[in-house]
Amino acid sequence: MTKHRKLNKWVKECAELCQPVKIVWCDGSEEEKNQLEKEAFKTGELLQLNRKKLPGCVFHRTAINDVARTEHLTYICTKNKRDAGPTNNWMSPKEGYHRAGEIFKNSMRGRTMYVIPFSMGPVGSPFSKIGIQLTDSIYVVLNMRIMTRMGKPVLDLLEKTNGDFTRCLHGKADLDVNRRLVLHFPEDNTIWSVGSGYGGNALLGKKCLSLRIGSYLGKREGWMAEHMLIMGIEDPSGYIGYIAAAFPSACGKTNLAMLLPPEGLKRKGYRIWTVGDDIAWMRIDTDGKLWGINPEYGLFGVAPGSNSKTNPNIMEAIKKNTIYTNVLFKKDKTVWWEGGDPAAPDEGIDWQGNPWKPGQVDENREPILGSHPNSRFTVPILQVPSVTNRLEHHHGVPISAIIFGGSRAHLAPLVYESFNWQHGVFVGATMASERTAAQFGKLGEVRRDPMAMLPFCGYNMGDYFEHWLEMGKKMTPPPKIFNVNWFRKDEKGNFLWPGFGENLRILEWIISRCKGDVDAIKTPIGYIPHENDIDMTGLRIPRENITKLLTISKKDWKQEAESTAEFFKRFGGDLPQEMWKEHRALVKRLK
Ligand code: GTP
Ligand code: SPV
Ligand code: MN
Repeated sequence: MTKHRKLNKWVKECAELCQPVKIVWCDGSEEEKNQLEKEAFKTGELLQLNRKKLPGCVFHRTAINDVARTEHLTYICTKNKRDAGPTNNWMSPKEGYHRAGEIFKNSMRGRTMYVIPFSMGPVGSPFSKIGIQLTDSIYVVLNMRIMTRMGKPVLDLLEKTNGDFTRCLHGKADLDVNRRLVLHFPEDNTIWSVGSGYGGNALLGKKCLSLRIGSYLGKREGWMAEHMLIMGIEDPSGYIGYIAAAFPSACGKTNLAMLLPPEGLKRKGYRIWTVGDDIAWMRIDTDGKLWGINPEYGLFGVAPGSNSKTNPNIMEAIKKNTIYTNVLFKKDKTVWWEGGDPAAPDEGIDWQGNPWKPGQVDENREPILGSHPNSRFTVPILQVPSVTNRLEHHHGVPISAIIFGGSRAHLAPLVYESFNWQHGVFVGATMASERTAAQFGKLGEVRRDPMAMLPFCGYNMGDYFEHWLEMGKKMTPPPKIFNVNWFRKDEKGNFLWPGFGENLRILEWIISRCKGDVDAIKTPIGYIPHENDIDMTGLRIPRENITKLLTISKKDWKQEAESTAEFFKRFGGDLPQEMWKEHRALVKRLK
């Protein structure tokens, strides 16, 4: 119970619909956490990991059909279909409440409903938003406890201000993919998600509130909610420049946000400060500049590929108080994943719960994986050694550059800079990337993913591009906009660029450009570096790789322009004319 009348009324309504045996108001305390874990160990929902080697860590397997976001079951429910736009699934609010309501009905019989008050952003900051999530999943409560600022202080604030909050109703129901819906009602500040217990489908503060509802509020209130990491780059003089970077799901945000400077650059004195790894909320401050916060309080990061070479900071962070989801469970009650360290164990229990040995293949002679490719860890951001000391700053950090990027085996060069803000918005709007395991669908297929927000924009993306253009006009000056691609491959299919920590070499160039320290080569798609302006100290890769990485094929880019025109046409009259103007200018430069 709470003094907040509207909140009480809503919780009561939801309980009448779902019929839980019990309602528990979460306070976020340590005792509460221990109690919940104890309960989940009893039912097998969680397994306790090795208390010596992984203190405070637990393990969870989600249902086999529930291991990634399900974009085809994710909807924006607005009165007018036009407001969801051509890239979102749409349902009327009436139909949405009805269809999900049928699945929610009585779905918590015999279960407890937890009430989770949470704040996205520091509690009480003008940037922040409060949500209340109702859920019947202990796993979700424990994840929300890490991913957000959660519990009593948030409820106290809500009561004191009698403020508004995002109503987030979540239920596992029967975890049946045919009875699963992730619905957003931006006009009601409400989210209903039923039938999934996985990540972005179930931790409603993350993609649902911070991005889909957040972007809608951002448009209305004049700020931006983006699928971006934020990091500080401290240069040898001690100056920290902050960048925000949007890469599609599983394309390297977590890794970039906490990279360890490679030997050659470390000697210069660079240090990296992690502000956020997935979501940025940004607004224009009184100085006319763009400032950003990370609304989250933890990381829900991709496990496979993480090891002490690629990401030493994360390996340090996830040694304690971490929830592991869908990784390989080892005999000594520790965990492993493909591309992890050390090498594969002799045996274990795989993510599906079956006995596993390395080298086994399935009926199609494909290797049987120990961990799911989208297996993840949930860890408090305060455990990341490189975490910024400005996490609680209510104003956030000033953003000097915005970076877009994707995973493209061909076409996109290692880095290029847009000519100006409007051209930068065009670069973001025409982003594309190869599909990863973070969402259901065919792996590797190139798909358009404007600003890495395709699955996360809570309104018509035509209006979203317009909002970007408007924001640019209000800033004095707006940050420079760049595009990067760490994933370009040679004819044999090998990565041309080593990536990870070495990416700092490119960030160094980006910062130099922002300061006006280096000039660049003008190409039809934007400015690219002079090869000699990228510091290659200590990096041994063939010189020709750099040349290949910076190659811009006019033929390929003409083809790309045709494909972006097709994409733009889907928006009809909702696409800002400026985007077509930029498109025509690009085609002309490519002649
Ligand atoms: P979401 O949490 O889904 O939004 O993803 P993310 O953008 O944070 O992706 P993440 O950093 O977790 O990286 C996903 C995968 O890409 C991991 O398997 C990484 O090992 C791999 N990866 C990250 N950075 C690089 C890079 O610079 N080069 C290469 N080749 N792979 C990378
Ligand atoms: C993403 O898919 O972009 C993620 C993981 O960050 S999830 O929270 O599951 O959406
Ligand atoms: Mn993400």
